[in-house]
Amino acid sequence: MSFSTISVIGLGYIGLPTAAAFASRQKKVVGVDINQHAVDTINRGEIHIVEPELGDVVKAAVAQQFLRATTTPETADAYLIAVPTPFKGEHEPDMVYVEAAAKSIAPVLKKGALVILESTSPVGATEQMAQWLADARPDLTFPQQAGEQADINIAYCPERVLPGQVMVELIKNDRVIGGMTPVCSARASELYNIFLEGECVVTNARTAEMCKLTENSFRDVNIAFANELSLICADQGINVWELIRLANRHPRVNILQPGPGVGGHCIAVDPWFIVAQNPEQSRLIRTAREVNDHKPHWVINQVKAAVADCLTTTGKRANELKIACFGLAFKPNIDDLRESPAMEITQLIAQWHSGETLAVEPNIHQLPKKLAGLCRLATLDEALNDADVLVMLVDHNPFKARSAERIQQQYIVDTKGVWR
Ligand code: SAJ
Repeated sequence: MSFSTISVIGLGYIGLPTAAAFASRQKKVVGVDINQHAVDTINRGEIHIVEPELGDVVKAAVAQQFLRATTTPETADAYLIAVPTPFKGEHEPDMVYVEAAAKSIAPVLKKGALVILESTSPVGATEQMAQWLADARPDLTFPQQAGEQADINIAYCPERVLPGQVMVELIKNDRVIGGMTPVCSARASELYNIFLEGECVVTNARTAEMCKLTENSFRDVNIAFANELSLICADQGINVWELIRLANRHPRVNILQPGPGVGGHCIAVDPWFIVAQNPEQSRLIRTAREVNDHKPHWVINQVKAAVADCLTTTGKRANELKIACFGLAFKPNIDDLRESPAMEITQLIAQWHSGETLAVEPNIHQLPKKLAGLCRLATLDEALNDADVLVMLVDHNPFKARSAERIQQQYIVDTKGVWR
């Protein structure tokens, strides 16, 4: 059976672009979200998140009546669940949103429907979701009970798009398809092939769950390696950026870049899902998380040392000294400040420093609540003219465009090697 109506549960950074991609291929898409503001915004043809190209696709899809949002699930041929999976307690995955989403679609499920979980999840989550659905609908059969003959097909198909390039990567990237049975995988592949230009690579649900966690853990471990090198190099008086550039000339070495720490909602979270399930075996993955989480505190100590040197050399009092922090976002050239190590560092500096702290973030017009009253949003020129100590936190393009030779200040803590 082909898919004439598709329902996407959760209209955030992944769900909305996915809903828009199906709608742009002239499928009837019903997006469901508990956030009334998001629903109203989308129904006006607008978007409530920042992502290049998404606004235009949503606007067109809503105008042509292929995309509609609601707070109440409706009957559909396929459901995609793309709700958050944060962690709770000691970094254990919190599945409450997936549970709520599954329970919300259960009453409207009809025989022949396909249910896909896209949210980053611990191994076994898809089987758990299938059980929640089966408990709620004893009148239907599910893959764990009836295998290929089941009334409902279920698969785990993780997203792997890069924020800032979602509309391109959603279509171009290969997709891992983890069906609970081969028929479930075949139907999920058929669904994604509506918009996918990349390949559907078929496996089972548990492998697909682990694959998503593995991809982000791989990146976290590799960034931790770079961050650890940056600490060693600082101690040895070696320029870590030059070192990495040289080492990467080896044909089998490809070291990532150190920074102020690891931010965002994925790489700093997902490795903990592996650690929570296999604490004994995941020693490297846990240590990588700890190395990356420690980096902002190391940066603060570097700033304190630079300030101490500056005070001694200039004879100024601490409250006369200006510190400028460059960048607040969690990575370059975006305006997303959530889970950002640059934000954390700027806040800690401003709380500690008795003089003025300037924050330079070309991608925002107003400081977030956390920093309001603590520091002042300044332009790049203002900060470069006025500040005594510079703290480079995010390698935004306008910062990189400013040549290092024109930077007058002697006291620079450069976590991204921009003005080294
Ligand atoms: N970072 C470094 N050094 C580097 C690369 C990144 O310090 O060399 C830092 C960034 O500054 C940022 C953090 O890591 O603070 C994460 O940024 P990112 O660009 O590596 O990744 P995200 O979080 O934007 O998106 C990741 C992607 N995963 C991988 O590349 C394996 C994306 O493909 C996933 O879909 C996304 O997580 C997700 O949703 O899971």
